[in-house]
Amino acid sequence: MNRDFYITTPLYYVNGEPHIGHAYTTILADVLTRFGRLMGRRVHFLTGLDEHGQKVSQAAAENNKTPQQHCDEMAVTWTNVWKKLNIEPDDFIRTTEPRHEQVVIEFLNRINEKGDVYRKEYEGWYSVYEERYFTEKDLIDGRDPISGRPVERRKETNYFFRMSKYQEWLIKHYKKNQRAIRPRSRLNEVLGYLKQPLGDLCISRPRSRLEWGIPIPWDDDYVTYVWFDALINYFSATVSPPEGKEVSWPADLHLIAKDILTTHAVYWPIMLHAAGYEPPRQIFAHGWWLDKDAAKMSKSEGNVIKPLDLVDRFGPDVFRYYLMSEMTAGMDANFSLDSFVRRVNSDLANDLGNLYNRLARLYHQFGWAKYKDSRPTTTSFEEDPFEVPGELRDSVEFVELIENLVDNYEINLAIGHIMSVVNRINRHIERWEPWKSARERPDETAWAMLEAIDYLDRVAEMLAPVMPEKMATLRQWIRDGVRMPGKDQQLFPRIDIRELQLKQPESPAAVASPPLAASEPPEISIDDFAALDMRVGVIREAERIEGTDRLLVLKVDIGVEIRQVVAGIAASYRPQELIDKRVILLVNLKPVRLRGIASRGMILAAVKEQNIALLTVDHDIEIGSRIS
Ligand code: ME8
Repeated sequence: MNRDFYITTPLYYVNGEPHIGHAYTTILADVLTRFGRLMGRRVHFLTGLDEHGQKVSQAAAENNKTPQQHCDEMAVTWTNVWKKLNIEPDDFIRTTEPRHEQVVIEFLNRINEKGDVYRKEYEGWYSVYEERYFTEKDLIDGRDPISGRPVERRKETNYFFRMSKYQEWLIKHYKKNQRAIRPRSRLNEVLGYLKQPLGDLCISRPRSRLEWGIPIPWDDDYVTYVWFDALINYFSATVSPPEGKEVSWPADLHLIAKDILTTHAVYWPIMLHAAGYEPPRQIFAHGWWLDKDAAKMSKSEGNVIKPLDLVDRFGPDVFRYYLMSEMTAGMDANFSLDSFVRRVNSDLANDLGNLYNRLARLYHQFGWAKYKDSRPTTTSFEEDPFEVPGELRDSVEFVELIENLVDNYEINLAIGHIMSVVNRINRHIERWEPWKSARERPDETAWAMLEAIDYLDRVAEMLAPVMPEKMATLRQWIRDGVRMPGKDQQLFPRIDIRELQLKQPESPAAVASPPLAASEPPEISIDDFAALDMRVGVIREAERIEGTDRLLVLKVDIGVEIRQVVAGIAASYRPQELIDKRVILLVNLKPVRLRGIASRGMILAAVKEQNIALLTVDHDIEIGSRIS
């Protein structure tokens, strides 16, 4: 538990400014770092910039700058964005720093002296964009298979690294260390790739066509291939970490997205092994952020930046929360303003923010501060007033549960689990109606609500890695006597999507079918109404449907049977928060199939633009009770 944990992000190219994808990986690293520390680990977090190579040198030329000037300016831009996002790395490495260049030179000398480097004339298809050669069979329609851009035939003499020599070693390594690449599907992808014979890696570029790189130490006519240089950063940062920081090789975790899996999972471990160093312990490759047309969001795709503008308007924490809760480990995620607004309004403004406001208001109204000293050490109620999960009451268990999820990179589930505590407390306050019971059973009510405040503090502690600023404020307010925030001091103000004036044409997420808001409904008789068989049900299971971000498949218990229903409510509800929710089900609706899944019945909900609120009953009543 207490040993150092060394975590890295990719070194981003400085040919452009950071966008949502870079922000995601770096925030994820920051969140894992903060969680790790919360769990008592000593974590070292490295990020930085990849400053050599053709892309950067071209970007500098386009801006009429020398490459170094360009890099220095971009480094300021990038670090400022990270600061703005509350990202606090322990080390920020730039590949143009002497501390890095020196290590690259030593590294090259080591493998060269070992006989793992040779000189050869090579002819192949070169992609300027990807800065690399492709073989004839790599090409797709005669173009660069990665970027789809044109390639040109080039012939040059270069230095090659004997990567093929270590192919068997690498396969064995991954067969033995199956958790070295996560998620598992990516391990399989790498093992599949390794079934083909591995070529050797061209590690130099003639200076005549590219000046901007680290010189090959034994031949001044060449500079080092940018990837060979950049990967070594993870190691060089351990050789000379910043003052007061300590870290040792190997890295425990390289965070990357799936686009750079081969360089990290194949080239890099082999480079290390050849030089006599240990491979990294684990690589986690997450999915991509896609825009609403499912295109990868990046600088080169030209559809970028807007998401980061949200940080200027709404602050870093809600943005961090959004990114961390919307992406499922290893899968792609869709960015949309609608989903951002929905997420912030429903989880943060409604659930978390309101819970605090409510408790603070009641706390002062009924003077609960004076009950603090008389609180029993164990709850004396015949029932747990909040039905808080056992693991939260025993906070060790709760922490372990969250820790497990986080260790599996299931940050969204961890957040969902923490938020489900908020929802339970909200629900039970509604049921308890402390504003009434405070008059009849003042002591018990006060103690129960003090307990709720404790749980909320615990929730804030667990969410602090995701929202460091906001959760520090919340906890401070609790310590300051459950301070009532002023009107303009709300922790999570609601966002009005119209204010964003960037409304997207995306269809509003409505309940499956038929549409609830028909234009002008006809008048009906009581008999027409009586034809609707509506029952109280309880949701027992809820799951997302793959390939849609609107639909959930629910198992609803209506007493006499369990109905499967497909509902278009995923935009407002996460599956786990639906469990145990009481809902109203229209049971005599003709069965339909949605996305191939049978749906029998329809859950009732109020729908206002993008906001969906499920209908429920006001107090406990038997499951299956009829609505009339
Ligand atoms: O590849 N969704 O740098 P890069 C999710 N310099 N993550 C994304 C993303 C998206 N749409 N777009 C980018 C390089 N990323 C090399 C790395 S490492 C020694 C050298 C994130 O600026 C994600 O982490 O193209 C991806 O792997 C990385 O940015 C690529 O950054």
